[in-house]
Amino acid sequence: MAGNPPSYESITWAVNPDTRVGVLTLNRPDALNAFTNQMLDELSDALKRAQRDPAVGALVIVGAGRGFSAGQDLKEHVANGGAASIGDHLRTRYNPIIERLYGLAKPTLAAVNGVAAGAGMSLALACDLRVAGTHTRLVQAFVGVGLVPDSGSTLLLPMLVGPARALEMALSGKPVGADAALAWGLVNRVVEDEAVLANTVAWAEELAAAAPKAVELIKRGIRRGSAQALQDALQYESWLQATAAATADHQEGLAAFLEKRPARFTGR
Ligand code: LHQ
Repeated sequence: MAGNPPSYESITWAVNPDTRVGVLTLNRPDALNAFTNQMLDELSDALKRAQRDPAVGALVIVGAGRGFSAGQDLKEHVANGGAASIGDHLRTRYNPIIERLYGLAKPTLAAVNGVAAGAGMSLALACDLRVAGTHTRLVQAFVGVGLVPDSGSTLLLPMLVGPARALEMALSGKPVGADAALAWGLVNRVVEDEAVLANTVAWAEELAAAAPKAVELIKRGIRRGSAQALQDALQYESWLQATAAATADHQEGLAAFLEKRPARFTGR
């Protein structure tokens, strides 16, 4: 395995030169791999490496520990007074990552090894393929903190499951388990929890052996109708999110999360 670039602290990145599979591990397991600014910057850098490095034929994203990712780190969001700058936060950090991942010219696979919530679920949706474990849960958690789906979920979720199921998930914020996720087309495969990463890597190895130019062109063809639509959705989400974040209900949602209690929304 090629070494982890020394500057990474919140993710790891390793390329197997024999199989040409790069594995990017979100690595804040104590916080269910919630995204901090540092993690987002490292994720962005690793995606650039994955795109540029000819030794990488396919990319796997996985979470360390028992989850994939819980989305934005809400503790850092509060500490940074983030509600006021949430639109810019999305435009400068999240949106470029989602566009880069969606447009990557190599197969991308999410090993959804446990819960994927909020923008963590969006990251998984921006990959080409998803492998879940039997106990994996997918959660459009945004509404729980008075926010709206972002990081591409307003487009990618209804594309995969249709608008009615997308609205069911986004309006309720309730988790969808592996069986429903498979039946709805949210994930491609469900395997035993312990086998998620190995199964995904084995699949990535098969895909990395394909002719690279054909792979790139297949992705361009299949993504043609949605690449511009994703850009537009990301811009619109930034505006929707800034609007939602300006409400007292967002502050109440954050307080409720931090205090581990149900939120009492008032419509203000
Ligand atoms: C967390 C988090 C978390 C920090 C669990 N942050 N610590 C974009 C741009 C800017 C701002 C805002 O938002 C966005 C997009 C978004 O992603 S908004 C949505 C953010 N995510 C959520 O609202 C999900 C919040 N988390 C949950 O609902 C639950 O933790 C899930 C359903 C993910 C997992 O539940 P459990 O399996 O029961 O785990 P847990 O709740 O016990 O969490 C384990 C630990 O992880 C716990 O820490 P502790 O110190 O008490 O052990 C949590 O506080 C921490 N954690 N999510 N997002």
